[in-house]
Amino acid sequence: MNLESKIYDRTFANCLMNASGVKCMTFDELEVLRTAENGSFITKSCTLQPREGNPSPRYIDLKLGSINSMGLPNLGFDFYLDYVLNENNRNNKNVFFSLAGLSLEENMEMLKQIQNSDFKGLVELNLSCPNIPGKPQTAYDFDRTKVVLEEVFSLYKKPLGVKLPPYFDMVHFEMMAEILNKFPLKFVTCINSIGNALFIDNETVVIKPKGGFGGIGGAYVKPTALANVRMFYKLLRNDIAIIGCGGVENGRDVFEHLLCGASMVQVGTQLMKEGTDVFHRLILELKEIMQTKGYKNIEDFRGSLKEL
Ligand code: RRO
Repeated sequence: MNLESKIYDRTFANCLMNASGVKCMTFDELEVLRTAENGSFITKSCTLQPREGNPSPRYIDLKLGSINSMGLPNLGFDFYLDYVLNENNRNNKNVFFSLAGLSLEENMEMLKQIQNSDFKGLVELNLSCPNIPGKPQTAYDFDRTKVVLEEVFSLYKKPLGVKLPPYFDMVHFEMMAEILNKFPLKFVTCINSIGNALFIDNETVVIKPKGGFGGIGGAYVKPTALANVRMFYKLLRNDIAIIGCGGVENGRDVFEHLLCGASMVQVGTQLMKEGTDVFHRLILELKEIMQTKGYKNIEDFRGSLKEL
């Protein structure tokens, strides 16, 4: 049985990777991810300058998922560029580099440097961070998203995709898909955390930033994630791959993301809870499901969700 999957001109040994932000900020974390059983990995979304992020507590595991308001803590663009270039030098082109500049100018500066470097991987441009006080999630502003993508693609010619926030309205899916279809994107990642939710324990919020408001991940978000993967799979050009993210705890969750049309599946909250051993377990559980159903390859069932 074969869990290989393709995005653009890349073939990944299996369809699993981390979600940006989870266990991918420091050198040591990246070294663990690089050598685990996942088919690829992605770096923590970065800014030009290193950032401390929001005050702690800023990430809490919940029974049904997680809530976070990390506030984009990262070691700065130069560190991650150096890391991914080294990965390319080890002969691995299949690495994702996540960018989340605090302005369009900042994103353009980072993209210019990547364009002029030897980077051979894929950029995931994060248009959906919910946790920076005073900064809206770009991809909830359709006109702004179009302006951003026009600028980005006027300069950047290597493979690039975007990380989207969850949408909840059919018209919004259609509006965003119409914009995305105009650009030479190689993939879209659906979904980032469901932003600005509130979890209460003992009459008190559970994280410190923003009065307790934070992004929700894990089991809470799976139906929303699957809906976003499915809608964009249906609405986008078929040379734009979908990377599914949201609510993956077991092999069945991976299977469902693939069934909805995802080509790769990211693991966030469960990777945080379980560490990189999660990938081994998910591979076994996915293979078991495929075996039962007689599927030998991901392409045997990817996208083929049945409707009534
Ligand atoms: O660092 C964060 O607070 C964060 C980011 Br950049 C993001 O894209 N999604 C999220 O849940 N947290």
